[in-house]
Amino acid sequence: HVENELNSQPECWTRAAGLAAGEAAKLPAPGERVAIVGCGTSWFMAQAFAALREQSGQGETDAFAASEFPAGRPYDRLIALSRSGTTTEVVELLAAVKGRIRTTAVIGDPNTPIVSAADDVIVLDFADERSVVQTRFATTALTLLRAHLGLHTEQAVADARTALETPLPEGLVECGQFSFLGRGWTVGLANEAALKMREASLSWTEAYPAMEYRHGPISVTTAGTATWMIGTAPEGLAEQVAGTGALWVEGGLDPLAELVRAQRLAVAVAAARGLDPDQPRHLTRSVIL
Ligand code: F1P
Repeated sequence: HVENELNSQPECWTRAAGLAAGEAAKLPAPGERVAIVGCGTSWFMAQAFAALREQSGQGETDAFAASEFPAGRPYDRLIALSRSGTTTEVVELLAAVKGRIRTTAVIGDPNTPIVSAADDVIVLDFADERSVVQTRFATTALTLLRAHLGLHTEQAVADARTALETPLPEGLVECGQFSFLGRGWTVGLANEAALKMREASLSWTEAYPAMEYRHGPISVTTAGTATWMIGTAPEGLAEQVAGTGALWVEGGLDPLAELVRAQRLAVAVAAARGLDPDQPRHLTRSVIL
């Protein structure tokens, strides 16, 4: 499933961007103090949104893993991302803040417990998925939120098509270890790229804010490892990493389209290692306690 689902991202993103105006009343207005939560992939998309909203000057925005939400902290709105709508930490958090913080759930399946737990619900059923490993639901939800901030998404759609059509850089699939780097909103995307590699291909992967990579992680970088910058690298970093013998990857596409390339890498590495990317070890489609 995952390969078909990741291939449909350009169409899903276009549809989500078209929904933004109609769903605006369920999403924060400029100036609101916002928390955004999720688990796994959904948490990483939350990180990306929080950085994007702050960067666009629309108000204080904090991202949390749903299990780590600081109880009692005042927010005007809490956005919960959950493809399944059943993830325990998310459903319990919405119930805990009910009546105190206005909540919006962005979900893939409308017939789930989260619907009664949240004040407002946005259903992206056209981007729901059958696979355990999330690809298009997460990026489609982020595209809706990007469009809500007034950011253009057409280039991302065009770049996602390029990402799906262009061969992966030579030598990448053969690497034994992968590090993804980001800056600002792309730190969340780097985290998500690393999670895809873990889930779909059982690879050893890490993710860091780009400048942090120089503060220790670079010590284990060597030939046979790949370091992939999602977005624009800080000056000098590419040369420093290349000096270790590692493969340096930095595409010029929209960062969300770079994530699509990383999803493709996860599937390609799984295939090269004889693994089924639809059967991640010890993981279920929705984690319920
Ligand atoms: C969250 C999540 C996914 C992960 C796997 C298990 O799901 O942790 O990120 O890839 O599918 O569930 P959800 O709350 O977004 O449904």
